[in-house]
Amino acid sequence: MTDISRCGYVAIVGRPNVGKSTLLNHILGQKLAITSRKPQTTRHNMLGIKTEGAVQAIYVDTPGLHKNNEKALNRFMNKSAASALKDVDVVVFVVDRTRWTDEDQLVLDRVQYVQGPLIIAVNKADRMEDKAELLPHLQWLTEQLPNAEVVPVSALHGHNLDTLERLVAEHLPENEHFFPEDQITDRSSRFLAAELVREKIMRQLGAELPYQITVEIEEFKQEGRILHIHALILVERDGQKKILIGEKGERIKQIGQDARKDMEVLFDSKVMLNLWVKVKGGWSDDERALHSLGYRE
Ligand code: GDP
Ligand code: K
Ligand code: MG
Repeated sequence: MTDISRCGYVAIVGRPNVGKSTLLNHILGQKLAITSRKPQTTRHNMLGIKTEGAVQAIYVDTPGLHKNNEKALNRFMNKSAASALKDVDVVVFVVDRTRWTDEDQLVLDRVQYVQGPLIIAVNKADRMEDKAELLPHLQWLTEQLPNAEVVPVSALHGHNLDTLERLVAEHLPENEHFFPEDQITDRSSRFLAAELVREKIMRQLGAELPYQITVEIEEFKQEGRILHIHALILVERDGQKKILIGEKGERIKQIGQDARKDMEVLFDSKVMLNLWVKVKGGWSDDERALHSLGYRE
């Protein structure tokens, strides 16, 4: 089979926080999608393309499907996740072996109607210390999805991902490759830079986290050996701006340092990063503002 050219789309779906973006990064061997302990880290569908020999797998990382549908941003994320299920060649349904929730059920309800090959990746297999809440559900899960193949994995530690990738490859249709061999995503460098800043914000801020934060890249310019990046962080309220900047600017400084380190690896260049914080009320519940910020289907 290695000589036959194969190529196709693989949707990675599951509720928030099961480890979809972590899985994508470890399959690619590169940090592309941002991850954190918080739900709603991933807001957009994003392609991660892996070409190995004759096989090109085009993974689609999705925002998790979640229940709260009240805000425009949440509706947008749910739509993105649902649309990824259409027109793909393989679906990888990621579940967390330590926890089964109503939101997993929500995903299951959608995945049941998938016609093509379905793989259940039972993630966080490394977390033996946690009581395995999924196990009682697993039997039932496989009864609901009798045609699915089940693979235990640890996305974080890269455990058993070769098995998962081999299963995926077997299901990819015979096709010429859609993307050049060295292309790893459909997203621009600017987008990836903005996401890295957002990741550090998600990680730096705790319970007080303003989920309604967005990042825009205002400048992205290589000058000699240095890549100059200016990022504008939009928040909804003055209080959020204060939290983000922190005492004597310590927090924003840390966010900038952490983001710059990741950018230097990703872009393989020295980076000068400037961050600005600006209050822009109500954008996460405003369809038109979302559109102008790049939230498009
Ligand atoms: P997503 O919302 O489904 O994209 O989940 P993320 O990829 O952002 O991961 C959510 C959290 O789970 C992060 O803190 C990850 O580090 C953690 N995580 C992901 N995969 C694993 C795993 O295999 N083992 C453990 N212990 N943690 C994991
Ligand atoms: K997450
Ligand atoms: Mg994610």
